[in-house]
Amino acid sequence: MKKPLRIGLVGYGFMGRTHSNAFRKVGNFFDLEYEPVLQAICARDAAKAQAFADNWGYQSIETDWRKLVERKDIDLIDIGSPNNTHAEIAIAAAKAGKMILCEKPLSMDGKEGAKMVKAIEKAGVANMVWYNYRRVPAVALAKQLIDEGKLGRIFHYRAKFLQDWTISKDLPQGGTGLWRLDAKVAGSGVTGDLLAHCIDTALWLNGRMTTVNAMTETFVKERKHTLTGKVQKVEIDDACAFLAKFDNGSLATFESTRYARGHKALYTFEINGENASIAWDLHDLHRLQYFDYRDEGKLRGWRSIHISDSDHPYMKNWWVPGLQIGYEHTFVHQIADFIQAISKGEKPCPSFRDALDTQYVCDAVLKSAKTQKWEKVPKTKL
Ligand code: SOE
Repeated sequence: MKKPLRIGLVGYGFMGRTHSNAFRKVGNFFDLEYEPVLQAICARDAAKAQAFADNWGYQSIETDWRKLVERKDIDLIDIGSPNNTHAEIAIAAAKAGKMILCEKPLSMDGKEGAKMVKAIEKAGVANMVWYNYRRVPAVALAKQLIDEGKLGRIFHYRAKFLQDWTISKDLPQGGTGLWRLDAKVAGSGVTGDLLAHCIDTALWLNGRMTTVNAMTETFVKERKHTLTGKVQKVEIDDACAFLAKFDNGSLATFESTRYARGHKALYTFEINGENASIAWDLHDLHRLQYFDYRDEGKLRGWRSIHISDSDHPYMKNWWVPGLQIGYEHTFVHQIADFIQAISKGEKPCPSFRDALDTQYVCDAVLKSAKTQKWEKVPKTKL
């Protein structure tokens, strides 16, 4: 008999749906000690919360997250609401002794993130941030290959996350669905929303980043605000590109924009090592490109590995070899890993502390874009 893991979710947007789907599916595909129970969903609008609860099978609703956090029948608070709400909810949930899952980015900035990490670590509660791309089987395989030393010394890391959904100057900022354009709610633009994913993966695969040199641009300077109805200055970065150096001596380039016409969510990375290179592309997420210089000369070339066999990460839990999986499965894998970690008394990852490292890189990137200088990434010390 599995033990219940009673979930209280805050927020019913896109991420509320990805998390809920994962909570529902995980027990069907992974043999775990705990079974998520969809105990309550919290959103300010009761009708919307109820509609979400009915659709996903949540047993109750709340309209005030403080009540949710106080409930004795909740073990874990999952924060899927906009970025400016993460800190307050996480700190209160930690004080109430709840386990905490938090959507990325961890916080509005490093300073706020540090307060969250302190509170969570003081409370000693299990915690994890939803940097879901670590759980794409192809990305997890890349990690295995790097850890096995297959690439050798790493020279280059190259990542991009390209979208095109904010090109229209008529698109308003703020409010449901568009809060990502409002700096007061999002913290930053593409740096915190998209590059944070690239940075998290990079720190995981390639180690600590030491210095960065960035440029940002806001192409549309003013937009009507959905909530005030007034035309207001746009304060987010619409695009950001930066150079970086890693502790291991490798050099990197990162680029993100919401103005790359034709690209919806093109997250790609390539890593070049002394012996081998790997490349991955979110639009082809079930493939890993691999080149190994040690192959016999006449056969040497890029291989396109279809990640669907039972010896690939996570794949034995799904269908039969040759059949691939997609985006939503990354969230299923992440909650499966979380449950496995807490069952074994291990720390789930990426933890709030891991996500704070990403936050510090984002801060250094935004600072460098302002100072037009190389900026050091501060080491996490609390
Ligand atoms: C933005 O459009 C967004 O939804 C991000 O917020 C997600 O983190 C990313 O995975 C996809 O794009």
